[in-house]
Amino acid sequence: MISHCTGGGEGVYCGQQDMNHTLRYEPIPASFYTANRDALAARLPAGALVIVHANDIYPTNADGTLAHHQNANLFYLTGIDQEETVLLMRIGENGEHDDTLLLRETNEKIVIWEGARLTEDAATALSGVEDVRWTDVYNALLAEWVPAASSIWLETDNHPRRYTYVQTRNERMAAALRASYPDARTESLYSQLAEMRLVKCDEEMVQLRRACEITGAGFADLLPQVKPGMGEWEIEAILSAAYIRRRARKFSFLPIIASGADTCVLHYNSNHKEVKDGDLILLDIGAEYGGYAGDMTRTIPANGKFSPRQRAVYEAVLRVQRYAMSIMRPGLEKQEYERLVRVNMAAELVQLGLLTQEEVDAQPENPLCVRKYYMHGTSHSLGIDVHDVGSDTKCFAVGQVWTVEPGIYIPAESIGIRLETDVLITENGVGDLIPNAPIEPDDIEAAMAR
Ligand SMILES: [Mn+2]
Repeated sequence: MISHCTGGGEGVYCGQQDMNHTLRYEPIPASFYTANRDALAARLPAGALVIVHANDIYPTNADGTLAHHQNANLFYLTGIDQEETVLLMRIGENGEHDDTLLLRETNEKIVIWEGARLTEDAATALSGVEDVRWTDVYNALLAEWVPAASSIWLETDNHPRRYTYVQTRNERMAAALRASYPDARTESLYSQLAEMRLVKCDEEMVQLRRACEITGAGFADLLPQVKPGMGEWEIEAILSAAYIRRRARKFSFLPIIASGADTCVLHYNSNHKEVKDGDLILLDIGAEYGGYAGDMTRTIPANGKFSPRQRAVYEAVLRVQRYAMSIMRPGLEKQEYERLVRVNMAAELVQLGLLTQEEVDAQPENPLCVRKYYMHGTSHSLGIDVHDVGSDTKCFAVGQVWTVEPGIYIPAESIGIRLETDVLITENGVGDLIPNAPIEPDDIEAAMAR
């Protein structure tokens, strides 16, 4: 089915009237969330009841908790970034729908103890949902609406690489609903919402562009401050300050600040070593802004100057990245793209003396031998989640946002180089969303010399 978003564009910036929200960032217009609910309703049968819950706040120990992280689908449908929120949608004929938002109760007394929570009016201003009530009516509404519905559409997370030992709030509420209403026919919203979220609307591109811009700006801030003897943790601290100062909530994922041999460890994130003269430092970092994730990788010389070998490998990775960006376009199959990048990478690995021409010639169509030095994929989709919906995408299309992140990892030489940027797919190809982060080796060296 065609997305409701035209996709792409420069993004429209809509300043908001003063609203009594609790957000650090500038929210996007409620019309975006209303359009998303309209589009979801148009995909569902008459008589359907949609139920989407917020994520839980996860406990740590004693009275501690992790920070709340909103359910991506609830956020996409409402813009509400608050715990215990529930969206209910009753779907009528021809895509008509009645929406109800349940909020954790607030009043002046609760504010003193627990801090500001959304009022009904603020929630309406953010989400466009007119019918806002407190969560204490949830069971009464289910008792009325579940038996009347032809099917119940529930939030599930079917990401192919998902693994978890704990039940999410949506899973727990779904189990409770099935126990109370064993005759109800339940369906998953996952594929409908994944198709919708894969193509970005102009409004959300404002947030995603800002997340990417902050991600790059923090890196540009960092470059003149890096020197041998510094802790990887100090680099993490500089980036964290640079992001939060620009109204990011936090890193969009655990940052990888890896020096020396650890540049070859793909998911290194203890960031505990001092960087040494002659080391490379691989930074896989991103800022989260307005609920959207930036994701960028740069690799830099700790002492400000690449060695000839480091530079040769760096330039090979950069050429592969440029090649990948040059072929990425609407209509190209994702798997074919990954194959073409492998062919390109194979030639570079031969040039660097890492693979022989014979090894590559034995697999001319699809040189899987590159996996010895390049063992991950080139691109994943990006949005509200860092590894966003759409991992099983067949074809690139206008309005999708992807990372482009080739790398070459040579543990024997303590050289791991990955270069990652984020791109929006347009009619003619791609637009780079992180143009403000230096990537040419000369530009990196010049910035570090300042
Ligand atoms: Mn990435």
